[in-house]
Amino acid sequence: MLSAMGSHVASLWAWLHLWTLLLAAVTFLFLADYLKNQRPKNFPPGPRRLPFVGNIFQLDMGKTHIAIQQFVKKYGNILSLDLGNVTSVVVTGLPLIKKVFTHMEQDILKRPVTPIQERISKNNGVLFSSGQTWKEQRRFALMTLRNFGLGKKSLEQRIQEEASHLVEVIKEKEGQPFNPHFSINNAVSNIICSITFGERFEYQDSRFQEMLRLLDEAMCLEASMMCQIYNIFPWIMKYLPGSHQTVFRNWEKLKLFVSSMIDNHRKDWDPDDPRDFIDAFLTEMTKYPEKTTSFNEENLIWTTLDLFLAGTETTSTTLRWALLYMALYPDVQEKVQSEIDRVIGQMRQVSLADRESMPYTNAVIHEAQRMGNIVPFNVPREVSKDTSLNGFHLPKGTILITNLTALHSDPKEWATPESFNPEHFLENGQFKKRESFLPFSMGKRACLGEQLARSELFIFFTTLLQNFTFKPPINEKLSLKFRNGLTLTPVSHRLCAVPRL
Ligand code: HEM
Ligand SMILES: *[C@@H]1O[C@H](CO)[C@@H](O)[C@H](O)[C@H]1NC(C)=O
Ligand SMILES: CC(=O)N[C@H]1CO[C@H](CO)[C@@H](O)[C@@H]1O
Repeated sequence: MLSAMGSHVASLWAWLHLWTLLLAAVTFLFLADYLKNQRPKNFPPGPRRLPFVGNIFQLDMGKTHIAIQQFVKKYGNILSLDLGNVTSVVVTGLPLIKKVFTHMEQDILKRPVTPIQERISKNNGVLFSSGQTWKEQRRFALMTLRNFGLGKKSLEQRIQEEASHLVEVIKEKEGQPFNPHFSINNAVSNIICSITFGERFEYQDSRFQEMLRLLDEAMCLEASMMCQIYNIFPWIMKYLPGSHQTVFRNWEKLKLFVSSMIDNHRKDWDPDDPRDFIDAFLTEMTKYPEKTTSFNEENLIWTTLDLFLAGTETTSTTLRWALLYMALYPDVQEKVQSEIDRVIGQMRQVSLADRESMPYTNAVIHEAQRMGNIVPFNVPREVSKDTSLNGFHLPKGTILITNLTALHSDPKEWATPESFNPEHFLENGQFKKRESFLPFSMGKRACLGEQLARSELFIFFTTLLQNFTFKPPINEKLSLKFRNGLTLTPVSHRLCAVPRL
């Protein structure tokens, strides 16, 4: 009897004990979370954060744009937001953004490493790396891009040839509705592929089309809620199924693809006659056998992959926006075509030199970039040492986001911010540059493919409009809705490309 009671008491004790422990643990976690996220003095103001997840549910996941607009009204042009357990500061408006990329530049050259990125590429490559690796890889990528761009077969000619291939496959549709997504993607990608891999891929090449699909899917899913949650609780999410696992799998497959290209290069590599980026990198690797630099196997794979991804998705998405706007604004399209007929005609190919004499077409491409606004919050930077901005203290480790959406739709800068209007880039019939147009960002870490992208956009867009008139399919309504991902892309749609002759 007594012993029975004794064991009851003991189990009651054990039970209570367990609860106390659990309670203590939870209290501790909340306290730790609270202490860790104490704002330092003079930190930019911002909305209250939730424990663990910060402001993640208040942030834009496609719908809550408006909620955050009120944040700017309430807290001003420098406001703080917590994305999960990392503190970030969002900067709005041209004067401040310029200040950030000039006066503060030296202290914000780093990229933040999210747990997702850490798992995918670590500190390799050029897009998400920092420090010595970034410096070396960026310098080398720029130099090599220049060498192969202005090399044997000029880059311009390569883009012209690719534009002709694209015209051919679109002609096959005979004006019937089709989804232009992956043929445009393939055409654009072939330009960077000819620099990195030394070859282009046929639009029917199913292996390459699969790579483009994996890339598109990975970029889209990286903005998903599962991936955001992975960034907060990587040690749990690692074991759970979800879209983050698809992202990891896709990157593994993309890496394998690049590795196999590299293996092929090694077979017939001639250090005295580099054919492309991979060859040039292999040569660079032999110069530093002691491994004192970042020219190693991992960076060979990642810098190549970074150029491939940054050079594919962005430019082709911009082109898709531009064609969509043409289908929706037939009067604008007509004006572009009459400029093409006047300056180039139907008989010869579009060349870069034509851009000078085609202010309207140039303005339309810029306006498509402004409205498309495909990298809405720029690519984030990290503050690398304690610093201050307009009197606010920004401690080391803060993530800095520049709001390009706000810049590209600022009513103080644009006559009709919400509507497609090429006049934004025209003055007395001449092309006018605009300071508050920063789709490629600015400063030492700005887009390194800007020149390439601008050449591609001009030649592809102008050649397509030389050959076709783009129209919405009969009985289908085209939408300007976008799909959220690492870039903002138009939702899946079909167009009719009616031949002009
Ligand atoms: C319309 C097309 C494009 C847009 C809108 C665009 C936009 C951007 C933006 C906003 C950044 C971040 C800059 C920053 O952190 O301040 C960036 C970086 C980068 N872009 Fe582009 N880009 C485009 C095309 C290209 C192309 C064709 C290439 C191919 C070479 C490319 C390669 C890169 C690379 C390698 C970086 C990383 C630079 C670094 O971190 O140092 N981009 N781009
Ligand atoms: C960025 O600017 C846009 C346009 O003003 C606004 O709607 C959005 O809420 C801003 N986002 C952030 C995070 O500040
Ligand atoms: C009407 C037509 O075919 N126009 C042009 C289409 O594009 C090629 C170049 O890719 C030009 O040579 C044609 O003149």
